[in-house]
Amino acid sequence: MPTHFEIDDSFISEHNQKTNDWVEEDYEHLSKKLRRQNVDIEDLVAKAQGFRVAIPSWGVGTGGTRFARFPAAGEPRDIYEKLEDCATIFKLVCSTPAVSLHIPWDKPADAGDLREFARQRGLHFDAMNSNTFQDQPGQKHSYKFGSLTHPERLVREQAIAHNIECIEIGKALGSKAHTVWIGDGGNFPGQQHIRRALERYLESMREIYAALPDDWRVFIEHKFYEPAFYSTVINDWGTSYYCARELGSKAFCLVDLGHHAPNVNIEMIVARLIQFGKLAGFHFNDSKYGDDDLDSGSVKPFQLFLIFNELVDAELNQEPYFNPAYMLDQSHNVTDPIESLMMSAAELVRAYVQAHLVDRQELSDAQEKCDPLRALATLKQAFTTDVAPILAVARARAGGAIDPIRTFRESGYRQRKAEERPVRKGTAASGIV
Ligand code: LRH
Ligand code: MN
Repeated sequence: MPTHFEIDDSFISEHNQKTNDWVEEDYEHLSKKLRRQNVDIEDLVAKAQGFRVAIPSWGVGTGGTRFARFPAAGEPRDIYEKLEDCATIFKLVCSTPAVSLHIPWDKPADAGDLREFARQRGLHFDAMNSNTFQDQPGQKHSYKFGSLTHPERLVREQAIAHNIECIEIGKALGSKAHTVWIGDGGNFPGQQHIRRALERYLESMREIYAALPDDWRVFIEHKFYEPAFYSTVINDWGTSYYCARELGSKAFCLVDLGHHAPNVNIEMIVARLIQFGKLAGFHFNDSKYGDDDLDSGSVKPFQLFLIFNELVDAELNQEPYFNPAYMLDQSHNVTDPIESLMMSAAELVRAYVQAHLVDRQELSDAQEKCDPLRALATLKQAFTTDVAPILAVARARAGGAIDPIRTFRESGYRQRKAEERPVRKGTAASGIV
């Protein structure tokens, strides 16, 4: 039995043959429809093929909640098996060549070997992620009462050292960015001195910032609550923006869609951070209530479209400092993680292509002439255009799958991995819960 089963290109192209007919028919139909709008469908295929989003290493294992995790057979047990699954996703959807690692969950024994393993599968490493929200076995100082903002200097120093170690590992892996999300905060009024805690955050981040290579960026990730349930030090985009300004030109603000109170206008936060030249990028996911980490576009697809409407407007206007890093950050509790990540990656490409369908001239004219309904109708025309044929053709021409989930299921990949990856007692692949 081959040691590591992979879906090969011939299986994908054979499978595409079976479903190619409807794609060409629908593509032709859409091409005519768009031509009436003076839009060349080939431009949109090129846009779709140019879109890239990174996969979170912690997303290819089954996620869970504080109540339970229902591990699935064949899930990855270590970083190498996680990369195998990331390579399978990349092979089928063609838009995910980068992987974002989380340390220490993915700490490599040999960074050079891991980098080569990834390279052989067409993968490279996106932003690194530190973890000072859990205590590791044998850790000297606990993060129970915080990390970079902890009252005790020794705890802050330990957290700073960990972040600098993440940057060192990232340098060996070829990464160019480091994401810092901390859960620091309080569960009770009065527990933390709110201003002193932020001062300590900046003091600690200045040491981490100083360790950044010249061509690196540091991403500050805000979150309005959890694990702290009364106050969170980096709770919103305003605090994140203030800190990024204080730290310097290599510091930016990362927007995790699930880190905002329900009904917050996230596309407006995105427009602000673009205008202020401090948008780092995204952790894409979706949510109904809290930081639910659900599949992107699964609950609020119109919000996702409106966010990409702001991003495409900035792209077309060549806004200064506009170089957003796109990453998924999801927890797959009841679906096959590979299927969810493929579907989510496709939903991002869909929103991006639809945002390129917006008639910017018409929209701007409606805005300047105070015609709200014409403005909304212009956006809705793009959002309600079924661009599925463009997404399928973009994948097929790049050697990917017209129908990634169907091809994945019919490949028997998960069953083969269940045979290859017997559960190692007590060592579920480390990650969320
Ligand atoms: C925090 C967060 C952060 C990661 C973690 C896995 O909620 O979004 O980006 O470190 O999830
Ligand atoms: Mn996140």
